Amino acid sequence: MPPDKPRYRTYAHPAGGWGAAGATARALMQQSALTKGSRALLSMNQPGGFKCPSCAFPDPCKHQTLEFCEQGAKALAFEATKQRVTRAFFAQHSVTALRAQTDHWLEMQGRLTEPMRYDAATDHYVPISWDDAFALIGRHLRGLDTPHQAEFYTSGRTPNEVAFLWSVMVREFGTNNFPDCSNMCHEPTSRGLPPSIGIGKGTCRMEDFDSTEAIFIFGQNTGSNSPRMMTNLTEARRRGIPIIAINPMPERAMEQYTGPQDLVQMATFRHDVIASEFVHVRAGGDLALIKGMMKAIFERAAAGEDALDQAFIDQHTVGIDAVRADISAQVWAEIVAHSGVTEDQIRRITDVYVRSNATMACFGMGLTQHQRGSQLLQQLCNLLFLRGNIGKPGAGIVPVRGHSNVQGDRTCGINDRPTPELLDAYQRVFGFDAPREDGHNVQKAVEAMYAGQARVFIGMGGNFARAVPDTDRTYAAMGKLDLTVGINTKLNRGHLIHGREALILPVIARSEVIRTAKGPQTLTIEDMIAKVTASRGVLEPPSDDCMAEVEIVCRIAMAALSETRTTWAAFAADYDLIRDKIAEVFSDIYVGFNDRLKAPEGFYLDVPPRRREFHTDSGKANFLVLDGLHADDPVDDPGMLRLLTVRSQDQFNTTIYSNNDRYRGVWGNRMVLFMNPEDRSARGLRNEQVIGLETIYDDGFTRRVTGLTVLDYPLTKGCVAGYYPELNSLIPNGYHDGISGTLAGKSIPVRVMP
Ligand SMILES: Nc1nc2c(c(=O)[nH]1)N[C@H]1C(S)=C(S)[C@@H](COP(=O)(O)OP(=O)(O)OC[C@H]3O[C@@H](n4cnc5c(=O)[nH]c(N)nc54)[C@H](O)[C@@H]3O)O[C@H]1N2
Ligand SMILES: Nc1nc2c(c(=O)[nH]1)N[C@H]1C(S)=C(S)[C@@H](COP(=O)(O)OP(=O)(O)OC[C@H]3O[C@@H](n4cnc5c(=O)[nH]c(N)nc54)[C@H](O)[C@@H]3O)O[C@H]1N2
Ligand SMILES: [Mo]
Repeated sequence: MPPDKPRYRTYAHPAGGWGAAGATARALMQQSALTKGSRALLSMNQPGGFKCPSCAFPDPCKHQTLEFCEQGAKALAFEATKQRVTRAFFAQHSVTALRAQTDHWLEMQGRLTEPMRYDAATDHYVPISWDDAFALIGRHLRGLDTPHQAEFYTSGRTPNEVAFLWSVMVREFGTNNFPDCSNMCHEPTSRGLPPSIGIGKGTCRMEDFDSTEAIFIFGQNTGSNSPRMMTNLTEARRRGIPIIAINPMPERAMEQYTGPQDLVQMATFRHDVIASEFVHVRAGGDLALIKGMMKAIFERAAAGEDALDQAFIDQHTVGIDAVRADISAQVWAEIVAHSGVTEDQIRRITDVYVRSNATMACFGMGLTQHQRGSQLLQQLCNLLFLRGNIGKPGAGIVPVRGHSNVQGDRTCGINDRPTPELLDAYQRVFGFDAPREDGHNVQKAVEAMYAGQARVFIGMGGNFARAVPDTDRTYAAMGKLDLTVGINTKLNRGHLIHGREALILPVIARSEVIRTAKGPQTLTIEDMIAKVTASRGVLEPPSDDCMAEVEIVCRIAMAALSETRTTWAAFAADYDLIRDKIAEVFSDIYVGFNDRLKAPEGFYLDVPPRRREFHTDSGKANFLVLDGLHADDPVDDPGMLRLLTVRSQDQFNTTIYSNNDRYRGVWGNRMVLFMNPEDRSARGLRNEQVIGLETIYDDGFTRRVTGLTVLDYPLTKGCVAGYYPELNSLIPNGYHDGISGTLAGKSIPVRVMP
């Protein structure tokens, strides 16, 4: 399919609305999934049905007949597509030929249908039986010098039962090498929040949106990436609740939004204005902004105003004096320069904050993907503590999570740095010696591959090669492996960037029925508010040769572990048995798992800060200090721009639905660079001129991307934005958050190539 001629024009409509309704219908139609997909849509997110395979935003408390959004419908339509990738397809296309195709083209080929093995002699993937595939994996894993030479990746769509068995299998094999998609996503939440509040999870539930008095949204593109949250924001706005959007890019849905399921609004072409105020922050300027807000609060308190929740601070926190000292050392001129926000505006939004008795602070990748992302979140906690905004109705910290089960995978043991207590629990329940040394996260896994230390890579879902930073180095690293295995629903570039031997293993997807000797099986996921719900597929899998992920894990385990005493075959047949083991290993939160799952609406896992219980070293909420105002290392280069890598309206991570980005007014081209017109003219460039970018980073590698069309856009000066994953080759693997290892994908120092 030749690419459309690119078109650029400002989107004149509200986000959501008829645009979203049309896109939903088109996706279902294009994928020929109309009858199948629309029937399935009726059971998506309903009790007894399956969970939406898109984002981690929870179901509403009050169920409607249709519980999906444009993005959920697209995710389902592309999963339920009638297109098939068969052995004939692989016979027709060599791997080298496939590599020349775009990510979008690969996605459009449809569902994988049978296990395939790479044949180096012909450069084609050829069929392999499941038995032979597991034997091949077993041979490679058993042949390693140490278990630490294997990397076991997890993508956040992986359900709890699969993730848990994966964690058992890998630890029994003998390593904690668990690179996880969270390492590119909300790992700063998992690592940054525990020192502050004692848990790496959000503290709010859906009902908090109903009683909140102010909502702050930092660095999150709600309309595109968590569209179901727009319903909560719309309701809050209609109650007159202020919503402050903090972002270098004004996102359309924050300006104007029409609920596609609001029939009256749809019929009358009306919309809601969502953000009451927009804060045009610099990339990473949130740190200075948050400190500025704290400064304004301390000043008001010093002037005798009742701006602090002193009772909360006295009873539930420690460390405020050190934070007060740090904040008083920051001067306004610097705060303004680093944040890019005027003192007036900082004081104005602080006033909104101080007047609210219950504030929710939501955030996405705009906060996490910085070199001090974890600490940035700790500063956000400080701001919340000042007014007691944790553990009361309508208040709290809200990490808006990405993949539908990325939070659950961590809860169920996917962890490269497990605590001794966790490992003791595995040992107690399963009777093997759990490996005690820390394993690899994504960043370390890539380095181990690049150095030739890792020999085997197995990806449970996802698209590792494409999602991680430093594309060229990563591709080179993958090429050095003895074996790469992709366990997937769809063909993706990861299958084409392979080791000496390679396997593609096709799975049954979330929306499809899993039948075992014990009958149809249920999986579970944990959403971003720690609610666990059952997911039961309703559609037939695309072929009889697709296998359930649970069975794949069990069969790999049986092939790789020669002396295992774990009851793998029983787990593969009866998922209740897996849940019993989850309940034993994570007895503090998962006790009685199978019984609790009988509640049709699911159940909540305990989040102690909700009742102002903080499981930190001090037993209190900790005010923590971060020196200075830099969320990212300063770079001394007059031409430097900070590159934000973002998602378009029409992609799910590395899955590219189309080359359009409706709300940003881009059609038919993903190789674009949004730039402030002043930054553009300062460089002597024309709007729509095609340019190249290079990374400013001194590690001996040159990182360049060419063919980018510059587009005028009202971004904060000094920032440019373009699409992930096309621009991942500009991100050095070493450029990440020091605490969590998360790529700093929102502040890459770049310059326009001469
Ligand atoms: N349709 C769809 N839904 C998705 C996904 C998808 O790809 N498509 N992906 C899922 C996943 S895995 C995730 S993690 C989430 C991601 O959802 P988001 O967190 O919304 O992810 P991004 O698209 O990376 O957008 C980050 C936002 O932060 C802004 N930003 C960038 N830098 C900064 C900064 O320094 N400060 C501030 N304040 N803002 C900044 C950007 O302009 C952008 O609006 O969405 C999930 N849902
Ligand atoms: N520069 C930059 N890089 C980023 C980001 C960014 O903002 N900027 N965002 C990061 C983030 S937040 C994330 S979460 C990662 C995403 O990283 P990943 O999770 O690795 O990537 P996805 O694109 O979500 O994975 C898509 C593939 O998942 C497979 N799949 C889909 N459904 C299923 C299923 O049910 N089972 C199995 N087994 N496979 C399935 C399909 O084959 C599909 O090709 O990327 C990160 N990379
Ligand atoms: Mo994510």
